[in-house]
Amino acid sequence: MDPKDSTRLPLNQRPAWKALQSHFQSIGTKHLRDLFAEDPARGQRFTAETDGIFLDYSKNRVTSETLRLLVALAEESGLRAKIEAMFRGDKINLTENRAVLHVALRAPKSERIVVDGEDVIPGVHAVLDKMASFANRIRSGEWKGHTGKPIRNVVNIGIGGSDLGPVMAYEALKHYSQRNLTFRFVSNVDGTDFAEAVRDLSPDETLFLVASKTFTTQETMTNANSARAWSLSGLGGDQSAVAKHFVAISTNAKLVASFGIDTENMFGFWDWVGGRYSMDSAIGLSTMIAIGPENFRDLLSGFHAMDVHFRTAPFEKNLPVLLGLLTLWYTDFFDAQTIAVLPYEQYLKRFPAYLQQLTMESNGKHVTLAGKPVTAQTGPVFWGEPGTNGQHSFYQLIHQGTRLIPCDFIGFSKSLNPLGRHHDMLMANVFAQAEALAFGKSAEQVRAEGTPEWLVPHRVFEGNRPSNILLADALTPAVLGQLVALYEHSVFTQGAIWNIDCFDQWGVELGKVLATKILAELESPTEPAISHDSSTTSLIRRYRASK
Ligand code: G6Q
Repeated sequence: MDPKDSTRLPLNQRPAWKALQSHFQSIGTKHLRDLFAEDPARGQRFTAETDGIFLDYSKNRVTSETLRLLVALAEESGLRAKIEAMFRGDKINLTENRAVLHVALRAPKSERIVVDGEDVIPGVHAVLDKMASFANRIRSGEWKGHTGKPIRNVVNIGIGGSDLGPVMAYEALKHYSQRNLTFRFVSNVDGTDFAEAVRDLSPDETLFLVASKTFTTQETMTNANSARAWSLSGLGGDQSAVAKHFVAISTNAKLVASFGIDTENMFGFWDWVGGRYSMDSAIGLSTMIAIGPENFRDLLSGFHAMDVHFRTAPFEKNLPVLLGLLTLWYTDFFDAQTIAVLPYEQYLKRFPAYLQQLTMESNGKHVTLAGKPVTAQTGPVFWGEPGTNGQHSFYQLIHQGTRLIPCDFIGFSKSLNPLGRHHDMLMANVFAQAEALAFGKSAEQVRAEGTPEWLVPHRVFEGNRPSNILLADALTPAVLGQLVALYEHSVFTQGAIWNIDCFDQWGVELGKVLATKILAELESPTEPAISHDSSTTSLIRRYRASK
């Protein structure tokens, strides 16, 4: 399949798209109260499940007809063939001429995926084995620092895709982590990030993982250099200490070696792993050290289970496809600007931040694979916070504001920290919020409570706010893998229909180039010639005068 195929109709000319437009006229204003009244079995019917991940999508503004048309749109957009192209290792990241094979990172040894004539699976497992043996040596205390002490602190230095996955996974799986090890994550070039991360650590017990696919990223290399200086100054300045206190995770062996890290202590990955899709590659080394190789393999098996489901389940029962289609339905037909992700699980506190990169860097695109302007809105803004905290701040706007904000609630049957009535209270809030958003509270109901007439409008909840509920048994490593893969493939589903490149990020590159130019102007010892726009020029001059 040629993704530039000009015979494929633009999105807004596909028959299913046109049918959805007219269908929207009849259903767009229909209330969830009526949808439930007309179809009492809706709450059981509009559900899907795979390997213990249960999705209730009945509180969405859809009918069976909507779903039929959305699935038809996916078919017309070539989603099935695009999924196969990704799993097969085709170079579907067109603008960077790369295969997109995060699915290979969690494929079993028995699989075979060929890129440029080479089966990539043996290499994936060789790196996993090397990571496991290293992780075990750190966890057991066998690996000794320069002064002979075991490692007690692990600091991951990386940014973007080399940070957000590791931080999220560490927080999400803290319950399974080895508690005598301390983990810190440094990403920002703001020196405060590094200073605060190491202020109470001892260099002789601290290991740095420098995580950078390219090993050229300004923030990461600046932090890595500061870490090396901090480490060496605490260890008597002996350069050989670097080998005991630094390892690299990168695709760039040459730059790793010139930084002074022994390439024996380098964990590789490949250009077919995108940054934001890399938490299950060697970039996950901090996760593996924290939770151990066995748990890490369970995490991978969860990812893989969702991969198999995405690849094989019929679209109408396919969780990532359903989530992706619903996102597109609200984004393109209801003009919803954002999606809120609301995990009712404290350990998932960084999950929304992780999803922001995954969804927005992937689908924040304005042209199709053929370089033509897209004819519909693409990636919505993703955001969120764990419940119940959010209920006491921004939920007000979701309930009674003027915008439509579809929500994904995530909850678990069992708590990892059972404590009295806490978990029942937590889950009661999930169900109550979704119910209130969907059904609201009418003026009649408010009046019946004896509310004075002038106050009635303020206390009315329109309802008709859509939400999904995702339920699983408990937050295990495998379930985390399933959840991340669920959103990865939901993003893919949307991108396939919009016919955009989900796997490049040219928008990120521009800022990097401009910052390098301005840095030289900020640091110049003599007054530099500055030729930006008048605003940027004055700001640079003002900063130079006051720094
Ligand atoms: C992710 C992006 C970006 C990238 C960082 C770090 O998909 O490409 O967030 O991960 O810029 O890049 P390095 O790993 O090369 O340092």
